[in-house]
Amino acid sequence: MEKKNYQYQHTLSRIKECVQKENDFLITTHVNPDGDSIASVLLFASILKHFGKRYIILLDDQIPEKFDFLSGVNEIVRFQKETYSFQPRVVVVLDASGLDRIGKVEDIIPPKALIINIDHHTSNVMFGKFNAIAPEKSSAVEIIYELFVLCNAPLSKEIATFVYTGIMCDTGRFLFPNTTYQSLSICAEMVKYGASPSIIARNIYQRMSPETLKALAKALSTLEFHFDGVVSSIYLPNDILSSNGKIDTEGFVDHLMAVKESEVQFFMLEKEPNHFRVSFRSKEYVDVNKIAKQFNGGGHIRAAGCNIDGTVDEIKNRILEVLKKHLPNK
Ligand SMILES: [Mn+2]
Repeated sequence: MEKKNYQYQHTLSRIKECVQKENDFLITTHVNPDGDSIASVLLFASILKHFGKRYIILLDDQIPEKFDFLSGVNEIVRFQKETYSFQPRVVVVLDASGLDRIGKVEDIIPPKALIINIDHHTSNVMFGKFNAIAPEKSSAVEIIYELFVLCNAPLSKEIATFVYTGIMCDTGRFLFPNTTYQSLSICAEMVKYGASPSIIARNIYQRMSPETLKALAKALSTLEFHFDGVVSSIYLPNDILSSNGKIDTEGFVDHLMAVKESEVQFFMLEKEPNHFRVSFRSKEYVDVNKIAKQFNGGGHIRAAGCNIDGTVDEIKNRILEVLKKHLPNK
C-alpha cells in the first residue's frame, strides 16, 4: 500500500513537472459528462491558467444545462467534424477508464502527444504516459485537487465550487461508500473558500425539466424486482427519450436503492432503437464493475455501466443470467 501511495505521489509530481514544462494542452473527459468529469476539466484548466499555458477543453458531448452555473463552463468546446488547427502537445484525459470512453476526441489525438491519465475507476487501463489512478479516491476531482495544491495554484470561490460539485456528485450527495473523511474534509475546506452547499445542490438537483420528471415517472412505472427483490430494474424506451431533448436521465437508477432488500439496481436506457446504455448500482456485496465488464463496460465496484444491443427483454435476461452467478444462493 505504501509503495503504491509513493508511486501515486511520484506520478503527481511528474505531472506537475510536465505541466510546467510543456505547452498546448487538450483537456477532455468521458462521454455523458457528469458533475465529477465537468468539475475535473475545469479544475485542470485552472491549473494551466495558473501557469499561463495554452489549452483547449474539448468534449464529444453536450454539457447538461444543470452545470451552467460553474464558471468557465462556456469555455468547453463541443467536438465537431471540422479539423482543428490546434495541435496539442499534451492530451489530458480525466475521469475516463480508457480512451474508448472519450468518444470522437480519441480520433484527433496526434500520435506524438503525451497523454496524462487521471482517474479513480478500478477499471482504468493505464493508457497514459503518466497515470495517476487512485480507486480509493471519491472522485477524479479529488485527485486533481491534490495536484492543484501541489502546484500552489490559488483557490477562489469559483474553484472551490468546482471541487465541491465534483465530490458531491460522485458520492451521490455524500451517501455512497466513497464518502470518506478525506472527501468530506476537502468539501469543508471548499465551503471555507466560498462554495455554497445549498446553492450548488439547488442548481444540480432542483432544476429538473418537467419532461425529465415525467420521464422518471415513466421509467419507474416499469419497475421490476428479481431474485426475491435482491435485484431491481427499470427502463426508458427510446420514443420517450427522443421525444424531448431536455430529458436528463442521470440519477434515475439511484431511486431504486430506496428499497431495503435491493442489493443491485440497473437502469436500461434505450439511447437509439435497440441500443441500450445500462447503469448499475449496488449497495454492499455485488461488484457491479465485474458485471459491466461481462458486457465490455466497467466503472466502480458500486457504480458501473455498459452498452448492450438488443430488445429490452433480451438485455434484461442476459443481465439477470450474469447477475445470478454473483448472488449467493440464487
Ligand atoms: Mn468520477
